[in-house]
Formats: sequence, C-alpha cells, structure tokens
Amino acid sequence: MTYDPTNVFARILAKEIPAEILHEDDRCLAFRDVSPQAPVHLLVIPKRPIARLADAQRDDRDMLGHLLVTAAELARSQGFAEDGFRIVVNSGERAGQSVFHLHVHVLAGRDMAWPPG
Ligand code: DGP
Repeated sequence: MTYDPTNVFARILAKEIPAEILHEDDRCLAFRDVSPQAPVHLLVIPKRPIARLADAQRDDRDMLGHLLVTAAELARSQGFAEDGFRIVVNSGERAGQSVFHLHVHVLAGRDMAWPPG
C-alpha cells in the first residue's frame, strides 16, 4: 500500500500535532493513545514510513524487533510488565486499522479477553 505522508502519525512524528510522548530514539516514537481502550494504552511507531504490517519486507526485521523491545522496555519502566500486557497490531481496514502508519498497541491495566473481538 502506498504510504500517505499526511496521516496523523506522520504529523505526530513531525511534531506538527502534539502527543504525550514517553520515548523517542532514532528509530521509533512511543506515545499515549488519544482514545485509550485500557487504563494503559500506548502506541509505538517506527520513524520509517510504512503503512501496514502487510507491507513489511525482510529489511524491516530490525525495525520490527526494535518496536517490540521498546514496548517491553516501556512495560518495565512504566511498571506494568509483571502484571501483564497485550500487544496488538491491526493490519488493514478489516482488522480495524484506521491510521495507515504501522503501529504497535500496548494495552495494560485490566483483564484482557480472548479471543479478541
Ligand atoms: P488502529 O485502529 O489500529 O489504526 O489504531 C489507531 C489508534 O490511533 C487508535 O487507537 C486511536 C489513535 N489515534 C488516532 N488519532 C490519534 C492522535 O491524533 N493522537 C494519538 N495520541 N492517538 C491517536
């Protein structure tokens, strides 16, 4: 899928619109979801423009691993690692993706149902 550089996460990366940022490094940015679905709801996004997980290539392996390790580091530093947390990546509209810049949801602070809806 073609990446649309005007999407809202691109604008957060460009600091054109504000977000509650918890972590930033050379490869990713983590911030609180504006519409939290759990007491803790963070988003970890790559700086590299990629619309969906479905578009990932072999060259993206390091970046994808970095997003997950960053999520684990945030879980530890924010104090919910031991309590448990859920990682969600919606890829495509049918899966519920609404912002087409790849992102990892990090949800914590309540019991999680399975199967997910
Ligand atoms: P998804 O449905 O998987 O594409 O998730 C997109 C998430 O992005 C959704 O949980 C709401 C969040 N979101 C949308 N717009 C903004 C925004 O402007 N700021 C922040 N912090 N989160 C946003």
